[in-house]
Amino acid sequence: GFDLSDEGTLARINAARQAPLDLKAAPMIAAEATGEAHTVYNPATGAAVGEVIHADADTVSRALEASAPWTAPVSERAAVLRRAADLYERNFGPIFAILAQEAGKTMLDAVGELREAVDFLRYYADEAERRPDAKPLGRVTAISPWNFPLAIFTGQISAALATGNAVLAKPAEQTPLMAAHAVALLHEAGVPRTALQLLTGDGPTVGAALTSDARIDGVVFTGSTETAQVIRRAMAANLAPGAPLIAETGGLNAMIVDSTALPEQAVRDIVASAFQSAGQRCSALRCLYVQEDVAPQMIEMIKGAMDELSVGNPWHLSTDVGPVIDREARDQIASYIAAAGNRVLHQLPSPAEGTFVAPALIQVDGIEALEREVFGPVLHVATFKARELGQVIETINATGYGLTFGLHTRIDDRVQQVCDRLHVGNLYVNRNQIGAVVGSQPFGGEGLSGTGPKAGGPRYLNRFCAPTPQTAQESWDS
Ligand code: TXE
Repeated sequence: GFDLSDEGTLARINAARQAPLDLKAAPMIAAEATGEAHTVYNPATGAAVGEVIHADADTVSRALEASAPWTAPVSERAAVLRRAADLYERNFGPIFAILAQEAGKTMLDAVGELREAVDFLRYYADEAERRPDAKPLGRVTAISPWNFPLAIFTGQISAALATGNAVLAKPAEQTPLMAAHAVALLHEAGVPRTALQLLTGDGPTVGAALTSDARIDGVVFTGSTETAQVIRRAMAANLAPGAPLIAETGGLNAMIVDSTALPEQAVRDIVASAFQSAGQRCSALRCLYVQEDVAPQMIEMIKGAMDELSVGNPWHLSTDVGPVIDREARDQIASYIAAAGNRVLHQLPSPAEGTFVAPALIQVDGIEALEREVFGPVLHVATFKARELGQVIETINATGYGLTFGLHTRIDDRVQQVCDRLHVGNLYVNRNQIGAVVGSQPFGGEGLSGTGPKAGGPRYLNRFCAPTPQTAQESWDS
């Protein structure tokens, strides 16, 4: 197993942390791969950490031709995925090194990613074995984002592979090195090279080609709501009718804290939910609604907790908040904060080098909804009067998103009232808002946030299997 208190594990991690990275990523397909080289940069320092070859159109086409479903019996597929989970655990050192340098991830983030990735591998292995008669869809394209370059990437792939599909995986442009390392481990564990192929490259060319080819039988996607819509249109125009799009997209996640909440507990959750991973989680808290009479005290406590955060290079184990993913993201988030003017209640200083945005707290006037997701360490706060609670719930519902929602209260009826009226995928009451747990707390949203069923839940694999009358009914009923 994986135990950070074990000295051998720590020694391996430190050795890997100190080894210089000169990594290469390229399409890993069961045929010849060609394309152009691009540099991968460390967002915390701007230094080059490696090189990636972006697949050209011929490479995508050769990969599609070479791809073949994984026909081994389900018990063998499950055994291979479990072996891959063990290999991932033994590789935490290099994994942390890549996550820190390529994606700006802190140690805490990297541990969370590894845990989630191995949980996906083992959980989907178990789930597949519970469906001995299921037939795969065929060829599945997996398109993943940069914010969980190991966990989301592995979750998509392992769901498709466990059910016997051939996978064509396209990782985000920013994080190909983590994807290449993960695929190497999956191949080493025994996944056939024709069943799992990696196509590094960009969205508009490689991603678009892999979602608009008639040989594709389904797509699993995590990323922005806009790109999900582009993919949906491409699929409708080119793929066989009924080819599923399994999508996880954005959120405008809110939390309500009323005057009966325990302030220390609420503040701990607020700060972790809003600022961990530099706010670059689809589940992150974006807008906090605090009952008016406790608002001044809560805001002071939040500012105090923000001052305790250490913002810097995730290479240092004391860092709480690393950089945002790239310059484009930094500039967008920074100009959003600048435009808020005197509504910015608090912001920490940002390190000068690298693509940092320090955590910021922004006041919202009235009970307005946010207009768009700002994918960074920006928390909005609004206040409400007791009689306005219903209006707050309506405002949150009206955003059209429905991913995560947090509630801090000690009034039982209020919990019921909120549960009955809010349309969200994951609801957290008096506890940390950032934890999806494979197997016990499946993750997924409603409305603009995605299509069910939830990742890490008992029905997720049904979407990766050729439908039976029963699963066709269930899949919309998550
Ligand atoms: O997302 P994209 P980006 C949100 C977040 C962020 C915004 C933009 O708000 O600021 O999205 O980020 C691939 N056909 N989230 O630009 O474009 C792309 O190459 C096929 C929330 O990174 O959605 C990458 O592999 N694929 C989110 C993947 O889509 C295409 C995490 C995601 O990129 C494509 C990430 C196309 N036409 C961003 N265009 C979350 N829910 O956690 C792009 N891609």
